[in-house]
Amino acid sequence: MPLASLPKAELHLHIEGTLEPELAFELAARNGVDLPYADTEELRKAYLFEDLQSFLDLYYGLMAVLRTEDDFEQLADAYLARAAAQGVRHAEIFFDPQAHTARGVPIGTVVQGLDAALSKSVERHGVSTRLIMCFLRDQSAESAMQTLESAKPYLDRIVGVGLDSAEVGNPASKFREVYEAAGALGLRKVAHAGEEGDPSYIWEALDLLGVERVDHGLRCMEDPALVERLVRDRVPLTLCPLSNVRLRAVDVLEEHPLPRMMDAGLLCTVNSDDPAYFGGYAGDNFHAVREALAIEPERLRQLARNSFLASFLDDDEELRSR
Ligand code: ES4
Ligand code: ZN
Repeated sequence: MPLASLPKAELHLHIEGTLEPELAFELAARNGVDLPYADTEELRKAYLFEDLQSFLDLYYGLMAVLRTEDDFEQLADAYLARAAAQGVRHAEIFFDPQAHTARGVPIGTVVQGLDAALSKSVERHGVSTRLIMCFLRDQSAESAMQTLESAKPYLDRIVGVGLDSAEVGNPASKFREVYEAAGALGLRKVAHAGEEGDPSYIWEALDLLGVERVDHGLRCMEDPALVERLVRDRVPLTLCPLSNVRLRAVDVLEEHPLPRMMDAGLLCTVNSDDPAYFGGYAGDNFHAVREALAIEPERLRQLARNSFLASFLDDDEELRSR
């Protein structure tokens, strides 16, 4: 089966993580930003990560090139073209407002720039979209609350909130009030949990934040009671296999727990996370797990179906897109 033609939804995708080296240098030149790399080749050579933090350091650094609405529009449009070519029909896209406001780029520049690309995406690429605003969990709860406040003029373009960045030492409990406030504004809730953090991080995301979907959730397999809970409540997990290898959450793709997670009855989806950094887009992740884990065609179709089931599309939209 050609995996690129298998219709799929992408539910775990950081737009800043789609910044390819070529575009980074183009934007650096346009905006007069000095990059500490001679060229795209030297930049790519730096993509050898030890763990999540070593990736985040480079990822936040390279964002210096993103300054104008046009930059964010170009970034998102390039992603949507690539995603469409790999069979993505719907994308729920994360962005990190605090990573931009901290550099003096207003949240309105980010949202309006992204929206310029997203609003043309169905027509241009055949990809429907949603935006999810993520709070940086290594920043304070107050900063997250201010970010939510500053997003109020743009909430018609934002479907939900997420939680990302350095997990260990920054448990979900820190963001309880922010998630309560987001819920009161009608926003959907997801959070990264169990990527590097132990199962307690997933329990907290479920019980304290009330998330509907868990991003990664990889380490749930260490806690049978947690697996039972996730299966019972049909909580979707947005897995990112190539990311897990590059950030060393798993040693090699052949040892990825995806098949065991599906055997356990978990609602798994396959996604790309930060495709410019981790070696591939959504279709590439499907291809990689098929090859490394010998996932059979029926299971690949199940993963694609799951991605639409787990999406924030309503039933009509879901049927139209898959
Ligand atoms: C991320 Cl892979 C991953 N984990 C946590 N936060 C992130 N932000 C961007 N990519
Ligand atoms: Zn992620």
